[in-house]
Amino acid sequence: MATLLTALSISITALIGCAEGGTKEPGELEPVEVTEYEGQNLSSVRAFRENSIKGPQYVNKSTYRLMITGLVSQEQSYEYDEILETFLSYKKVVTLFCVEGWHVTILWEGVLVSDLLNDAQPTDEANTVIFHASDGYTTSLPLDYIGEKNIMLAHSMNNVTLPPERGFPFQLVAESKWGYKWIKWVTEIELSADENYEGYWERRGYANNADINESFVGD
Ligand SMILES: Nc1nc2c(c(=O)[nH]1)N[C@H]1C(S)=C(S)[C@@H](COP(=O)(O)O)O[C@H]1N2
Ligand SMILES: [Mo]
Repeated sequence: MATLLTALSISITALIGCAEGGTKEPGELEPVEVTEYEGQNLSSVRAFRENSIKGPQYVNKSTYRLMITGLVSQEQSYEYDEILETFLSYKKVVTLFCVEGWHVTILWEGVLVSDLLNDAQPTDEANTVIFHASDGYTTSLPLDYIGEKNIMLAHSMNNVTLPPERGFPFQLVAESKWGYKWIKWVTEIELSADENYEGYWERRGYANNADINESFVGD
């Protein structure tokens, strides 16, 4: 009896296995995240803490536009694909430090902000770059810093397109600055002559300079 049952259950398993195989949908390949780059260990895309002011933003790729505005000779508006096709992409491993005490080391890939500004031609008075995002968040950085440090607007991390929670379509890689300068879901880059402009967290007491080697407490 026991042998009969065993034999039965084996044949049922075989049948189920067969049915599963026959109805399988063609699989979609998931992009694979790199975990190491040129000898450096990378943090995972999932290692981040989500603490954005209004939670993750879900930006529609086809209606998305990146505007270059303010003190420029010619305002610009770019579509997502246009940016990836027109501008050269660069890769760099950079660590993001949040004032909350955590950090992540990621292989970023993106376009240079200065390349995006080229066609717009910032005027002579422009010395500050104000970034705006779809959740209403803003932050600013000196124009010289953007150029000298080759600051990039990332579209991918660890070889994977930024997921919505990580800032799709673009997150600023504000190298050597505290996390609150790393604006996600960037929609507008505004050229300004207001060196003292204060973004969302800067207005709430965080240092405008935001150098990671200095305290983030404002003066
Ligand atoms: N648009 C937007 N960008 C933002 C924020 C935000 O609330 N909104 N938070 C900032 C802060 S405080 C940090 S530490 C980093 C964190 O990036 P992550 O969410 O990809 O880890 O995003 C920055 N960029
Ligand atoms: Mo942060």
